[in-house]
Amino acid sequence: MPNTTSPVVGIVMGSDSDWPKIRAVAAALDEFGVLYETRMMSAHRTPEIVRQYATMAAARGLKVIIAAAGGAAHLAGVVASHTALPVVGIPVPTDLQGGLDSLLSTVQMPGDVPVATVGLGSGGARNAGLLAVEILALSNVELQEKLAAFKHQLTEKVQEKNAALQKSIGKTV
Ligand code: RP5
Repeated sequence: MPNTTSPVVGIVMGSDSDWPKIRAVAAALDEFGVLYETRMMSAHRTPEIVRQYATMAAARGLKVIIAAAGGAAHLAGVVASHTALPVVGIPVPTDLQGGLDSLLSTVQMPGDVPVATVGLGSGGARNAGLLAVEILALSNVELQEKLAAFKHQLTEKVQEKNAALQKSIGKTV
């Protein structure tokens, strides 16, 4: 992140098989110059490593944890149970109805243990990164300015596409 030299976002994933499906999260953080670390750990296969990581995260300087898992996707919830940092959950697509299992097991947390769950697919992974940026921007003016510019660019892009669409269908904007 601007003005930091160590990671402020931790990206954890349940398996190396998750990475190709969620790498858009890292791209989003890169766009804003936010420093992050990536770790593979599993709520089921390495529960003690998950506990230690989540317990120490705030003391190590992390501000947000993004957790991705598929299937019986308990990683984000278990991480959230061990830290008061904001946790963003990415449900990883699976063969079961596109990842409905991942989505429900990530989003359906009991009260008292929030996980901010994004959607399935690369759009969801990108949104996880952007949500982390927005959280960090609450206390970082440089990120606030970058987000304002980002929103402005979104408007311009849509207006350009709208103009092209109107032209292609023979109407004026
Ligand atoms: C989950 O099980 C992982 O997050 C992954 O999405 C899924 C399958 O893992 P592998 O068997 O490919 O390692 O814990």
